[in-house]
Amino acid sequence: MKSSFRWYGESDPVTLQEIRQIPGVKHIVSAVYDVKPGEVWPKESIKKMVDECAENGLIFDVVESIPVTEEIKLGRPERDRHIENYCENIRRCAKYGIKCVTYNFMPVFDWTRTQLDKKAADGSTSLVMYWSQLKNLDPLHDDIHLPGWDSSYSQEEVRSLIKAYGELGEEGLWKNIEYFLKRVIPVAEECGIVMALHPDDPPYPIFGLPRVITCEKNLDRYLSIVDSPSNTLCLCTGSLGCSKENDIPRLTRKYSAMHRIGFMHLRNVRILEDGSFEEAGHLSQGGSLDMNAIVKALTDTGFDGYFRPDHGRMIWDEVDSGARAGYGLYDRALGCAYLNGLIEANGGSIE
Ligand SMILES: [Mn+2]
Repeated sequence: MKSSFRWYGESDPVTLQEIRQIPGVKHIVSAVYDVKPGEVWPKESIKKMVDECAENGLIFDVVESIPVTEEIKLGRPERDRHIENYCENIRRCAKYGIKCVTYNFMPVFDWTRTQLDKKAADGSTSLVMYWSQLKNLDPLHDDIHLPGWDSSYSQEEVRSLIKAYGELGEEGLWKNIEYFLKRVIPVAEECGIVMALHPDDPPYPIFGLPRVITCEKNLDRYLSIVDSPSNTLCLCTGSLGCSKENDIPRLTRKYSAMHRIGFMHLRNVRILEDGSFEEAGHLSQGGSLDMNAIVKALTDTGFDGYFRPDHGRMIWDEVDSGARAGYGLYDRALGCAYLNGLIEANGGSIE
């Protein structure tokens, strides 16, 4: 399998020189960040990143993410133009050697947490979501500023989007997913790109917003909409694993055996009594997931796609601006070292 590491481009305090020194890592996961969602990425921007990575002995071949706009998710009039641009971005990425594109279908917001720097007993900090901090909030009436949420929306815009999703409902969202997949997957297939869908994080409804990429039944449904080797999952163990209902080692084994995992996000999470959760270090003992069983499921099924460590804790006085919470160097590098050990011990290999 292919070991990769997320890098946010030139503005990332973590450098390519540092990433290159992490044992096993050869592939870079990144995106063009200065283009509005729905618009076309300049070819020069993609090429510049590919070249910069190559100069540092690394291969930029995984994109995370090309965002799916609210217009596409809600089926609004602009969606055809946005989908056409999405397809053009896939073609451009393919031209410069990208093999895998990650994306998600979460309405309005990506991941949801209530705090990004919760201090553990050992002094490290991590992202958490506590229901006690969420349950009294009503997004249709209260002003809500949760960490990591897109602050470019006004509270009024957030309310109107939440209302629109409420009217759309889950089946409406599924229709728009189908519309998107039937246009985008054939283009990806033609270009030799694997599309990898990231699950909703956490995998259950928040504020009544429909969230459907949550469980085995819905993942099966998603994959069956377009039965293509280019229609795959980015199986994020920490996101799907926030729900006790999801048996991550079993799901990993199942979808890997079907060749429907393009990308693995490997991290641990600790589920609390009331369903709240705290992000943990990668080690199995630190959280609720059996990381060895997950890696074994990959090696047993001959998984040859990409994986990366996911959010780490902040340790050793590394400073996090909040904008890229969980994406420090040290704990993610420790994650790589741990995953390398599990892969080797299970008879797998890293290309
Ligand atoms: Mn993830």
